[in-house]
Amino acid sequence: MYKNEVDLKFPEGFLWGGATAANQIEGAWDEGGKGMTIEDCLPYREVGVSDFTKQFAFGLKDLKEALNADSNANYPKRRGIDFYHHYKEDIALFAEMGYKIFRMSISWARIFPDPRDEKPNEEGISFYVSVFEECKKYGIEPLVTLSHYDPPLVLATEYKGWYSREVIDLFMKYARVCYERFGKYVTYWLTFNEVDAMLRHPVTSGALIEENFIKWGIPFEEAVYQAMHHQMVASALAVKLGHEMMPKSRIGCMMTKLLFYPYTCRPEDNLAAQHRMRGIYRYVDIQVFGEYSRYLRKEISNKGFAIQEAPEDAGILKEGTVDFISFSYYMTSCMAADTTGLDMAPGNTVNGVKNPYLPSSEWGWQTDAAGLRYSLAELYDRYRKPLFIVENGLGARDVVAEDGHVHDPYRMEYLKEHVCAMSDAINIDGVDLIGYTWWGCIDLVSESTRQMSKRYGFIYVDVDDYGNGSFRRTKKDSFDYYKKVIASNGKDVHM
Ligand code: BGP
Repeated sequence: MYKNEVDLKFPEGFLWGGATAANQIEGAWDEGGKGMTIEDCLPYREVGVSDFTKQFAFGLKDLKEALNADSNANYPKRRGIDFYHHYKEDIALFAEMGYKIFRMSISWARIFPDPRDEKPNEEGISFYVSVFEECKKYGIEPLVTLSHYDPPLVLATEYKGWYSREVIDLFMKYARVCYERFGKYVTYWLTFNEVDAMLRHPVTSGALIEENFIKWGIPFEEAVYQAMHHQMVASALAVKLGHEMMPKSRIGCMMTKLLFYPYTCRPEDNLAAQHRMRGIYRYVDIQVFGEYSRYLRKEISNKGFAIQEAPEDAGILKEGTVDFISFSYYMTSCMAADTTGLDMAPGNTVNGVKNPYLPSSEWGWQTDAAGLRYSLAELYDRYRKPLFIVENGLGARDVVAEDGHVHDPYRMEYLKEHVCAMSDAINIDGVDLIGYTWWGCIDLVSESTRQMSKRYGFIYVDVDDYGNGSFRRTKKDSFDYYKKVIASNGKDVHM
């Protein structure tokens, strides 16, 4: 249990809010002229709470099934929480909580149903303009991710996903339209969500279907590193273009902030943890410093891979460095040189050695507020750039009580501890932290399990894993709690 060491205090103008992603909330997958995405094709599977690898397994048979109009498979991302039709009500609730900022993403396939199209889909543009207008009405600043696990399906069917260099140009056409049409509403932008995630789930981040690569005779792991390179170039180009087109914009990267402690004080365990942690930073290093680290170059050459880089790439990476670093933080685990006989713990699409000192969520994620403070200090010392926590939260199996409400002290407890840790990171460790957006501020479809029953929200949405329910929104107890935290600028965390 983390207890703050000094009085709670946050800077004036600290950006409190909530976070979501288009593919997890919007629904309306075939409305408004939207094209199909990879996420629309991922079926729900009953594989238990922690086996994300089975959920992300996606082959050509799955693709065929998803394209079959008579399929009985369950595709939760297609319905999301129907934000597409409820956005006014939802944003009003965020405003009631006092949000200063709302993190959302734009669905590329809503803007370009087929990324090869010359002209954007005006209906998709109007939808986002209405969302931004709604935010503006309440003085809520949008924080927009250009790509949050939502590649248009065409990238996989007509290209080789992000392995194809042409995808960079398609992405830049999309980014340009977003800046042109939404730039007057949006100051804070993120390029790619959890940019390192392509190495863990290549299909949802990179539109890379392994079976295809086997067919094409292209070594898959090497293809993933190649696709990562293209995404790095696209991210840098998008930062540069954003700065040119919107001089007041602030454009950040977004990483999965994982933390692995050495399991024991054996030097070998410490080395194993250090190695793992250097891996966590290897792509953000490029986005911040504008070049590959020697560590990543070694990793690639030690694997015997040869990444194709265009002569202009080095310059592009140098010119497109980010203004701030944003990240998700949920859990931590440990590393050991030898894991024989040790219990493992699942986490945010990773597994690590279980830490005996930490409690776990119902999904086995080990919650660790002290680890957030540690991470903030570590990130700030490494990069010396403003930090923004754009995802943090607790997925739980909420129960609607007889009075019709969800009583969720566990969520308030989690929030409280993390607020205390942030305050100490700011006031003791000297970290420049500019904002905090709670992940899944309204219940949404889980990324790793595609469940609705893994709920993060302060707002309950009445829909289950199979799409049954009224989609009605109700406030949980944590709704008023977060409202109080925000109203006091983080000073009042009493439950
Ligand atoms: C992050 C993703 C989110 C999200 C969150 C929680 O990795 O950026 O999209 O869903 O994790 O994970 P999950 O939904 O698997 O519980």
